[in-house]
Amino acid sequence: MRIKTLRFLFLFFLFLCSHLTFVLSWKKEEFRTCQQTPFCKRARSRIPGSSSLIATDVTISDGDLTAKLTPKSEPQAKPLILTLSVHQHGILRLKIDEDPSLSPPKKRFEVPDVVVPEFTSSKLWLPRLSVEDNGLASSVYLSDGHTAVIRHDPFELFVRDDNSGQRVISLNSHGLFDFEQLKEKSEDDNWEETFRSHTDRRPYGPQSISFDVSFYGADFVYGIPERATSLALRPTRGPNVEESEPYRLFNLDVFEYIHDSPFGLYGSIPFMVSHGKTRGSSGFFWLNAAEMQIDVLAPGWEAESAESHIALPSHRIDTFWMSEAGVVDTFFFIGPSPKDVLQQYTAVTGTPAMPQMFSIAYHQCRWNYRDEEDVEHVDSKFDELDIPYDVLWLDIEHTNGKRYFTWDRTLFPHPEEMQKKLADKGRHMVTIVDPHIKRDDDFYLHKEALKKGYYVKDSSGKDFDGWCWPGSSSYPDTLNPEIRSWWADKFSYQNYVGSTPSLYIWNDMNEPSVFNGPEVTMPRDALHYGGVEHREVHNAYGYYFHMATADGLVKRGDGNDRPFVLSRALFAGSQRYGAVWTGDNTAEWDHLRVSIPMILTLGLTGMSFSGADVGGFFGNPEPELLVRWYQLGAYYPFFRGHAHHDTKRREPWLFGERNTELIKDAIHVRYALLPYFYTLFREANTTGVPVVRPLWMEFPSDEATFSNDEAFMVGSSLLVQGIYTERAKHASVYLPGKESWYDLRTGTVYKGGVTYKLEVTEESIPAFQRAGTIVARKDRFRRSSTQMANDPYTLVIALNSSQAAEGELYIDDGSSFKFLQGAYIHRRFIFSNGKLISIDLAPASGSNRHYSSDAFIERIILLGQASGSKSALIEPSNQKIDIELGPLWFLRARAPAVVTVRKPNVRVAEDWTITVI
Ligand code: NBV
Repeated sequence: MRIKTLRFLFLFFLFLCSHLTFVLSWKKEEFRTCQQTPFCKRARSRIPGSSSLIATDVTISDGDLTAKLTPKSEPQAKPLILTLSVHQHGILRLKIDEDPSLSPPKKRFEVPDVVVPEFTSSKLWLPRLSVEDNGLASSVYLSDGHTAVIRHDPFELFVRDDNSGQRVISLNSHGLFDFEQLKEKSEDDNWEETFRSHTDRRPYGPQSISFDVSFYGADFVYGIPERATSLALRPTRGPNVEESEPYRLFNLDVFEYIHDSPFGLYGSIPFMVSHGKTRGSSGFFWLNAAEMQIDVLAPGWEAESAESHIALPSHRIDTFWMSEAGVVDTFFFIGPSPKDVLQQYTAVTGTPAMPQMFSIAYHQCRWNYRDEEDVEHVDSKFDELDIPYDVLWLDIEHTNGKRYFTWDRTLFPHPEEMQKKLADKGRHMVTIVDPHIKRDDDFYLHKEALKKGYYVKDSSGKDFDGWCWPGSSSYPDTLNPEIRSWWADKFSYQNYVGSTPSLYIWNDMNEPSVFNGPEVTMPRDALHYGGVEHREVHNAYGYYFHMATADGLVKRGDGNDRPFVLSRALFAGSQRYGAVWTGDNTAEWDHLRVSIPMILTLGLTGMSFSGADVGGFFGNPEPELLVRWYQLGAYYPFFRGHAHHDTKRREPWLFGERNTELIKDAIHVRYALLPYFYTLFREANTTGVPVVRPLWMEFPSDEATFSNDEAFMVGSSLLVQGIYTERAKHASVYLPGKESWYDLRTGTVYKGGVTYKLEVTEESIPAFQRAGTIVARKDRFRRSSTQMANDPYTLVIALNSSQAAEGELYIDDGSSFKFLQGAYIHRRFIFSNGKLISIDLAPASGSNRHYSSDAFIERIILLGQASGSKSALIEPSNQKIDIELGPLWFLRARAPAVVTVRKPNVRVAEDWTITVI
């Protein structure tokens, strides 16, 4: 046998062995604990106040506040340089790094390309410094009503609300700040670290950073995805807390993750949001892509170790942040509303991209649809049963030996034709493109990357060679803009042979996953562009890969087609490049339940477009679980059914007629609500406020909502409660607020501020429309969303106690970038005093505004309207039509009759008035 073949077989054997252990379930020992991670262990053992720093030379320079920080105990130590800048909307940025003029052995890594250029230019030029506390502190203006204060000795930074005099957020109030400066290696230093069979050379030695951050007036903290756990983050240390691991941020391919663990999964967003009844919300973001560990400390935690060195208000939550490398580049957001915090955070990292309409409809995926015949069969079954769907996905087996951008020509001999057949029905296809490139001398992509030196290097400077699906693989170094541009070009129609304009992309395994690497990823001492160590950029590797792929889809045509790329790994800013999903969940009720806090947390940290695999990736769901999953998934921002290749087939028609009908109903609900969802995606795109929201985002002073993560809001109008148990007959549902709620299916009205024990049937999960809102629907079901483009609308008006309601509708061409030039329709509907008016919210008509629509409104439903009214007057057409009772829905289930204005036939793009008389 040739040596190459032998080597292949050996490596394959190794892979099988390592994978066999995976197959049995999540192996905890595969992954490091904080105790096994020296920087984390060191940081966690620090005592409050132990490392007091003094701020000196506090001054204003170039419109920023600058200072030097020196440890009190070591006045001769090299000082750190602090820079504090203030930005519009009350955003404070604090940077702390080594002093470049003292020539540190290496420049520490600052993550580029995450902060958007608009933010950089929103800096306010600080004119002066104010002296506070008899010269013991300095302060600067932050916003009207807020001041940023630096206490000099010991060093502390806090934001003060000037009206109340109260603190909002602070750093180093507990004196836990520590910054390991780089130093030259001496002969006695042994910096190597070994975990299992892997040795990390750590040529630059210890360089970790840690500090405490406190949130005042906070009842709970949230954020720092990605992990499968509750929405409100439970304390990890302190009195009466069973000490657990800190929350870990380190992108990993965690096989068969469990449903309740602080362990970090595929993505990392180092952004935390606090919320409390009295003060509202604040936020803290640390732009750092190295491994991070975060403790949430229970009240009284500091008493366990030593006394705190300053008196702080007791109503607060303390947290402790530790990172292996990088710099301090942190952002403080003052809120005060949860939506304000999201606007502030997305002013720094960008708002979510506006998706194409098709991509927010239903996706059908499986690992794998076997061949063209299988694709055709699945596609035609949807038609036969009148179930709409928009996208059919192909997983890794569609390629020629896991060489991405290629096709297995035996199974998929006619990819263009296959895509065209789907496209003819307004449908799309997605194929998978992972970052591991097969090291095959005959593979064009590998040949090119090799020749150009485009791969990530190992610590010795050779191409990093790891083991993944194709066997021996290397990984493009997409940190480098030149390599990103090269990668993007691979998506051109000429380069990606067999691709057509209706094909979009899925990036999986981009943590990156390396089967034979430490913790199933790339070694930390691997090297990137500019001499950056992998440890410094690890959490952003997938982000750059996602970015390059999305850029490729924009570049491939005329540049006027919005990209759709689903990514598994994510980092702060990923929202600008596409959608993400929660990876390999399991077909269990607990995984259905945890999907909601996971998706809500992603939304709270800017990643509005996310979903979980409907049905659960591993295992075979009972039909009841599958149906419940579709009913809940219909409200996920990203709605896709997916399954592992070892599972039984589970397309919607495989569980008997009744279950097919139930799944079809669930999908129909999503399609009917597409206009509402699309409007919410646009809201996220302009403001950062997520599509699905925790209840407290809409009801910030209602404490009963603060830890509720079983129910959620879709926008500000709909509340959805999942059913997470088998054979449920009842559900306990809390409906917040003073106004009423209307059951989405039956129109039954419920008073707000009450917890109800509601009967549930298999037909649906509880969902309600909030009184005072107007929701736009499309009730004609077709094969795909694309075919619904010109369909008429139904407006569902849910009247509040003043018999009034309001809502918005955003419409554009659903696919191009023309909306950026104003080519869209944006209406506000207002109902009051028996009159419904439609107001134009789009900027004044101009030459750039090309989008128009002939679509009209075919039905107006009035929930909460006494049935006495007889007719409606339409203006300006001056037409009078009868008001009648009509069905609330056109779903299969019998719908109750509600007050309806049928066929007002006003155009959605125009101004009109409808008066109920
Ligand atoms: O590409 C195969 C799968 C994919 O179906 C899944 O969605 C990803 O999360 N992929 C992971 C790799 C293998 C997982 C066992």
